[in-house]
Amino acid sequence: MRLLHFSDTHLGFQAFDVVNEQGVNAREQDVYDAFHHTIDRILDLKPDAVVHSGDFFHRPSPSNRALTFALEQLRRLGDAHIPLYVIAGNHETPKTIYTSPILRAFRSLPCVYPFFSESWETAELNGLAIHGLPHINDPRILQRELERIEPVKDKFNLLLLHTSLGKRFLMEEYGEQVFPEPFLEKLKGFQYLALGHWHNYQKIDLHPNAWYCGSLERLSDTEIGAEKGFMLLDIDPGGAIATRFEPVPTRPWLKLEIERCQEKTTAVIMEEIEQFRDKNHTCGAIISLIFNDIKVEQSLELSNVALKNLFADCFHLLPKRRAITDRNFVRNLDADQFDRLDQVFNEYILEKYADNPAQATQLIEKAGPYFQKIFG
Ligand SMILES: [Mn+2]
Repeated sequence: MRLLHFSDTHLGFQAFDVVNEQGVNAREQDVYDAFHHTIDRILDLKPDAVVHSGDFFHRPSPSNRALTFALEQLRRLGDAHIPLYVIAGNHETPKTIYTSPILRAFRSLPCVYPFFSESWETAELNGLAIHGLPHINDPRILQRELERIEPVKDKFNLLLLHTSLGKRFLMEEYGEQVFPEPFLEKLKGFQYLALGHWHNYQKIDLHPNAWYCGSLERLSDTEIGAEKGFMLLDIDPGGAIATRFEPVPTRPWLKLEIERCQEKTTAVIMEEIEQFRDKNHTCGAIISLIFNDIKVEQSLELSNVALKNLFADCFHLLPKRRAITDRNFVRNLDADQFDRLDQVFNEYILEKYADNPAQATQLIEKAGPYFQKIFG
C-alpha cells in the first residue's frame, strides 16, 4: 500500500505586497503553484490514499480565490478516485463559535474526508485505520479526546496530528500547543504519526515512524535552507514502512548575514554583498540581508534603494538592520540591574558615548534630578 503525506499548505497566504500580472499576490501564487505541482505528482504516483496534517488554508475564512483554487484541485483528486484525509490545523480552526469550520465545505466533495470537529475520529480503508485528531483550542477538550484515542487492533494505524511534539517544534503562533507529555506513551500504539505544524521536513526521535513532512513553500525566513516537499510511504503487508521525501520546486530564498558592521567600512560591506550576489542565483529569488551591529550612519548609506540596485533581478529584497547599541546593551545586561532604572540609564549613556566621557557625564548629571524626583 502506498500513502502520500503532505501538510501546511497554507492556501491563501500572502506576503510582500508584490502583485503579478493577474492581480494576485505573487507569494500567494507561489503557494498555489507548489500545491498544484503536488497534485500533479499525486496523480502520477497514484497512492492508495493521501493524508494532510493541517493548515490546509492559511485562515479560518479563506478568500474566494483560495477556496475556489482548493475545490478545483481537490476535484482533480476526486476524478482520479484518490481519497484525501485532512485534519484542521491551528490556522484554519475558528477562534470563536460564530465562525463555521471551513473544512466542513469538503464534506460535499467525493473522496475527501475532513476531520474538523473538536474530536478524535477514525476512517478505515482496507487494512488501514486513519485517525484524525484536529487542532482543538480548548486544552480540556483536547485532554478528553486524548484519553479516548485508541488504535484499531490488527490494522495499520496512522494518526494525523497538528501539534508540537516537544517544545522545539513551536512556530510562535496564536493558539498553537505542545502535545501533552502524559499522552506521549499512547502514541506508541500507532504505526505512523503524520505530523503537521512544524514547517521543516523532519523525523522525530520519540517514535519509530513520526515525521513532520513540512510545508510546500517557505512562509518565513526561519525556513531558509530547508527543502520543501512531501513524504511517500510504501507499507508492505507485514506493516514495514519505507519512507521517501520528494522535494517540490519553490521560489529560492537566500540569506546573507553580515556580522559586526560597525567595525567595517561601508565599502567593505558593499563588497561582501557583491561577492554574495555573484556566487548565488539571485534572479527571481527572495533575498534576506541582515546587518548586525550597524551604525546609524551606515544604515543611511546602505539604503534600500542602494541595495535594490545591487539586486536588480531579484524578486524581493528583505534588509534587516540591527542597530549596534541597543542590541549589545540589552544582551549584556544582568537581570538584577533592572531594579534601578537610573543605573541602567547611566550605563547605557557611558557605553553609547564611550568616545566622549565628558558628554556622558554631562547627560548623566542632567538626568539625575529626574530619577531623584521619581525614585526618591
Ligand atoms: Mn502551519
